[in-house]
Amino acid sequence: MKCGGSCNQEIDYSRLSSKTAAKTKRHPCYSAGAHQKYARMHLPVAPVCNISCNYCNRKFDCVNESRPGVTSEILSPAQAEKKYLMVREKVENLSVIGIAGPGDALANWEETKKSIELIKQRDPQVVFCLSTNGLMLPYYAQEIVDLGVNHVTVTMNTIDPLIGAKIYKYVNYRGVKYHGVNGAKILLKNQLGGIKFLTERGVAVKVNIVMIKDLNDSQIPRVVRKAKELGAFISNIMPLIPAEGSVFENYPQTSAKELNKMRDICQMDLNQMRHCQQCRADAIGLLGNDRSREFSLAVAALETIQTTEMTAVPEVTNLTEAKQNTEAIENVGESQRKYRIAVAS
Ligand code: CLF
Ligand code: SF4
Repeated sequence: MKCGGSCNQEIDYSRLSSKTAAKTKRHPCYSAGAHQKYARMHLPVAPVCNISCNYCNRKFDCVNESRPGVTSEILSPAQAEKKYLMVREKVENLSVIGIAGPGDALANWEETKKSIELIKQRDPQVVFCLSTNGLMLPYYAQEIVDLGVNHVTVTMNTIDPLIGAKIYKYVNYRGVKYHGVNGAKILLKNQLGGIKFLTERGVAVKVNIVMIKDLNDSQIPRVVRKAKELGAFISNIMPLIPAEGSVFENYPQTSAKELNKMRDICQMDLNQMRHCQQCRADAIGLLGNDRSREFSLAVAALETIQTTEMTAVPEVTNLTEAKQNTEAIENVGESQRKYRIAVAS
């Protein structure tokens, strides 16, 4: 998807503090003018999700496919830090580190938090960005603020639980699965309260809305007005991409014309993002030039090389020690052989 010449779009920063506004001007998603200059990197450290959207399918990965929920690898926080250090050397103007799945950033809070802490120690200037369905905001919003995360995206597709019941197969809240309207109500309550909490504490919130024809499209202006009322900075109305294997796989893809018309209507209330690329969970680079393949599995390769070197060149300080080591290795081998025989018989 092209940016559609949105780079010159006027963005109203008056809803933000001057400190957050300065960071936002370096954020390629929040500021149309920044997306051709500043790059972002996603850390795929969050594989688990706690709800089931009917448009989502995270079961397979295709390197040619670019959409949310797709990644070529899942990283631990330590691996994410290593990859960040590698990417930082090669990608110019890398300003934003985002965590956008492939599941939900807050459903994997310990990994998300640890990754941010590690990278923050390396580089305090980084702008951190999280993307979430909002279900766990009542639990983690304060920690998000305390960590200094200034940009949070909440996907809120509807403010009507009856419509929510048609979009979400279930909501798994603290170990209990809620279906239908009950699940949608819990999710919505936490999204509304969470967005308000964050904006009141100076976080720039972006509300993502997946536009689904004949399901939630007619009420999107109401969702945007509610987002504005809660203090959100911008909304991103995205097309439904009918993912193979998802409940909505046969639903029509929202057309660019329908999308732009809706954005024009909502622009009267709130800043509109018009250059979203619906990126992968491991996306790297400028929004219009994904370089994730260049770095895919780079950390795993680095770790294999290090392990091989360590195994091939053991450190031996003197011969007696070397002998003891050899005997120890042989004894281990012997005991393992006996063990195997015992098991086999
Ligand atoms: Fe990533 Fe999302 Fe942050 Fe951007 S993406 S977590 S806000 S740094 Fe951007 Fe990609 Fe669209 Fe997301 S283009 S899918 S809006
Ligand atoms: Fe998929 Fe995201 Fe919905 Fe979870 S919140 S089911 S990862 S689209």
